Amino acid sequence: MTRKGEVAFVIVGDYKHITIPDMSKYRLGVSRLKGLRCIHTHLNGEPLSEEDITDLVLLGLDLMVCVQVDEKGIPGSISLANILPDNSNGKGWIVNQVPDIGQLDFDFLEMIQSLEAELARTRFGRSLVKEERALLVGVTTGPRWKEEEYLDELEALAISDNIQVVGREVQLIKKADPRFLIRKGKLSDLALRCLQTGSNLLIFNKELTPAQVKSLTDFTELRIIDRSQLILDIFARRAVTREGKIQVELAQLKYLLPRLATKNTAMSRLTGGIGGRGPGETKLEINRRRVRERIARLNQELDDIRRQREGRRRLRGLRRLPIISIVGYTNAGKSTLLNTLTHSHVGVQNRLFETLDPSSRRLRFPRDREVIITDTVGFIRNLPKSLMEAFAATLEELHDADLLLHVVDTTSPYLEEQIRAVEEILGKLELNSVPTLLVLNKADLLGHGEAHGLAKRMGGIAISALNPPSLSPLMQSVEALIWPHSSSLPI
Ligand SMILES: Nc1nc2c(ncn2[C@@H]2O[C@H](COP(=O)(O)OP(=O)(O)OP(=O)(O)O)[C@@H](O)[C@H]2O)c(=O)[nH]1
Ligand SMILES: [Mg+2]
Repeated sequence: MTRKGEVAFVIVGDYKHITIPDMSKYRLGVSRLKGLRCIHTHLNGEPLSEEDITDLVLLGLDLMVCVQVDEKGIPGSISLANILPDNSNGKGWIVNQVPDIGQLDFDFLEMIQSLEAELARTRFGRSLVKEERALLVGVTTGPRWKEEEYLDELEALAISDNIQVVGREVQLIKKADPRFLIRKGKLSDLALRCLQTGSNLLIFNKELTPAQVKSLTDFTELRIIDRSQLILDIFARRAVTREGKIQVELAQLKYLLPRLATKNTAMSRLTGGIGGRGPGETKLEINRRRVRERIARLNQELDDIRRQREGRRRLRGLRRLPIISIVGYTNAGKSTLLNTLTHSHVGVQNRLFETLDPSSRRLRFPRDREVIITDTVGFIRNLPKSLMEAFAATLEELHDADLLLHVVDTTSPYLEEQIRAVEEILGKLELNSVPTLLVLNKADLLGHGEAHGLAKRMGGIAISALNPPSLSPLMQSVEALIWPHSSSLPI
């Protein structure tokens, strides 16, 4: 029944259950409530069932009402349930009961209006800017603390993508449910939390199969994305150069291609908003053949760009300027180091994947010696395969490097893991043989002794990329490595 009191559907079921029809065209504004009440009968005196409550939550109904009916068809007691706005005691819904219809003294419109207002307040309460709000979901067969760590990083990624994170949920599982990944009951809880907090997005820390995205979307009516898609979305936001844009679009199309087979709602939700930036909705909804054609065309364009770059590289090779490449985990301070060393203004921000397109600058050393120094895209653990492939080409230039500066953020609680992740990616790119200097950045945030102790223990050099004088030992080491035979000569 609608808010106007009109009957929207008449559903006939048997004594066990009813099948609810597609209600997707009933969708109301910010609160995500459908504006429909479901009124049904129970024959055996049973109260509102768990299934009734699940429907109330997942379908976003105004009210779930059950009327007890006796053998003669006479209506008896009535139970009504509605969801509650976000509250301190964590209650998701409330059930009221009256013995018969004569005693039903309940102003439905007043209740629903105040509930909607409350839900809308949660939605916009903290910010006037309309932005995406998401719940993070970590699903793991491993320990909880490890997953929490991953969710910290997922949260930083979400923030870098201008998504407001309203909560997180860790689900420990023994074995992944092939359809939903997690138990259905848990999924209903998540959907309820989204409803209460005004979120429209679930971000899973695990890579989801196309079929899982579809069943999850169909079941919860929420947008579902995974970590890979989130990273792709950030990349799509940040790409500046033609090459960067093509690479991101290629990665997005490759990610979407297998998912195009599972068409319909999941697909259109997948392509709208987050995860759909870049190629654009219409382009993503075209069929697989057109996607393949587009992939081929982009590859062609990329080849052309690469040939030009190859030419530039050869020229540079002829001039024989040594090349130093800055690599490292995202947000370690790579661009800051390039800027301070070369007085440049490459974009720097305290968020993940600020830099996407590489930039090269000249760096002068005493005695008129020069090198080319290059800043690159940051690395991250479990880099999605599609992105790794897409950027392998940009990173190919790293093979020309005479020296890699592996910049790390010493203040990160996951320092060693980040170093390992970067080394692993360098290994995959077959760059282990290039001489590498470990640069322990952000030393200013640690005590002087601590930073230098760490540097000694790890065989690196402590610096603060923000503080030019702190870079002298690094410069001396670089000089000694690039020009091994002459650095001791007097200037
Ligand atoms: N305190 C302190 N902050 C630093 C230092 N170096 C960089 N930062 C800050 O760390 C944040 C990230 O710096 P970026 O230079 O953008 O890092 P990046 O490695 O290029 O990051 P991506 O391009 O996102 O991979 C910025 O807020 C910088 O101001 C440092 O030596 N000390
Ligand atoms: Mg950067």
